[in-house]
Amino acid sequence: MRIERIELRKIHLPYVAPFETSGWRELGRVPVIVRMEADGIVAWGESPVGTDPFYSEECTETVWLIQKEYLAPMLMETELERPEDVTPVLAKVRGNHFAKSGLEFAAWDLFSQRAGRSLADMLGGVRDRVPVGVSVGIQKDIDALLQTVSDYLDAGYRRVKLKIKPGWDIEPTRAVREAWPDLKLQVDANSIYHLEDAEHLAKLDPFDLLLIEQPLAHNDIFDHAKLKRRINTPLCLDESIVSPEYARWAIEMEACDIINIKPGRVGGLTDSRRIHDLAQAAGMPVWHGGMLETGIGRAFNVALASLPNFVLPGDISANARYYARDIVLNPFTLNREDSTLTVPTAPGNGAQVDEDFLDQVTFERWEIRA
Ligand code: SMG
Ligand code: MG
Repeated sequence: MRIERIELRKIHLPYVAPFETSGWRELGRVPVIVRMEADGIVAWGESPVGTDPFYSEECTETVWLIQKEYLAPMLMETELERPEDVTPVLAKVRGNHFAKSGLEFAAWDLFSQRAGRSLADMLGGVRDRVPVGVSVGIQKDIDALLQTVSDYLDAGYRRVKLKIKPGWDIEPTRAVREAWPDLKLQVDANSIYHLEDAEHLAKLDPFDLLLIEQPLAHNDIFDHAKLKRRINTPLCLDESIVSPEYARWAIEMEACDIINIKPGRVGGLTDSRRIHDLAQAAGMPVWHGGMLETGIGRAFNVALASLPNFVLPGDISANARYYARDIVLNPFTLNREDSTLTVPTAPGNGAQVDEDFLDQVTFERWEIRA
């Protein structure tokens, strides 16, 4: 199949509440939305990148540049037989995984629609509902934190992740654990600590956490392997796992107990599935991370999380946790009885794009035609 047209859009969507990590604070998202046309089919993708290069080296403007100048023209020149063909074609461009992901997602939507199959089915999903939790940013004080967590529990979420940083780690975690002794609880440091903090991080051991996510540098595996031997909380890598190779290295070096998979971070669904498969073969569980995706990106997340080795609840909350109005007509809602989202069964990714609202939030467009 030949792609006939690719359209890129920068959009701006404000969050319902600011989101603060150990290193930065965000008020909304500026992702790049991809529209791909071929064989009379309209498919969609999203590069769920940060506005600034704080989570990874990429940001909205680098995604835009790399997609326009390299990735979209390369894809237009290629005869595609299957969605898995996209990753090797784009591999000539090094890194730039968030840029690659939006285009790769759209190709998966395209091929799934053409096959009349749901994306989850195309990927090999085995669940019709995926367990999800909620990621709670750094709050102004412990009272605000307890109130925020309480509100999410009232909404039906059954797993909570706390963002931590030096000065906001042991005490907030203790406070939430004391308030909810049985809650599934985990923490995420977004690369703010150093190996010298091992003793300090071991103070989280008594809180029976599911995991601690990416305590050390965003590009480190080596020191994480050392840290893992000095703490009891299961260690999860997020930022460091940028490809199947990095996943294999981390597994072989025993640098983690669990891997967070974000398809944007690894350049798409094909390599996400490879990481899933090689972790599964090594007996290591994975779970699905989140990049505060819009309803388009979220549909890809939910389909991917239906694969068998995604065993812990994902950072894939219902659309309303992020955006007052999303760019889809069929947002995901939380199944309160079991803290899950329902995996779409319609052909393709299942997202019904609200094109009128998408136009309203678009502030730049670009297109390429065959
Ligand atoms: O999508 O619910 C979500 C957010 C999950 O905490 C989350 N993501 O490091 O895991 C992570 C962060 C990165 C977000 S960049 C602002
Ligand atoms: Mg993380």
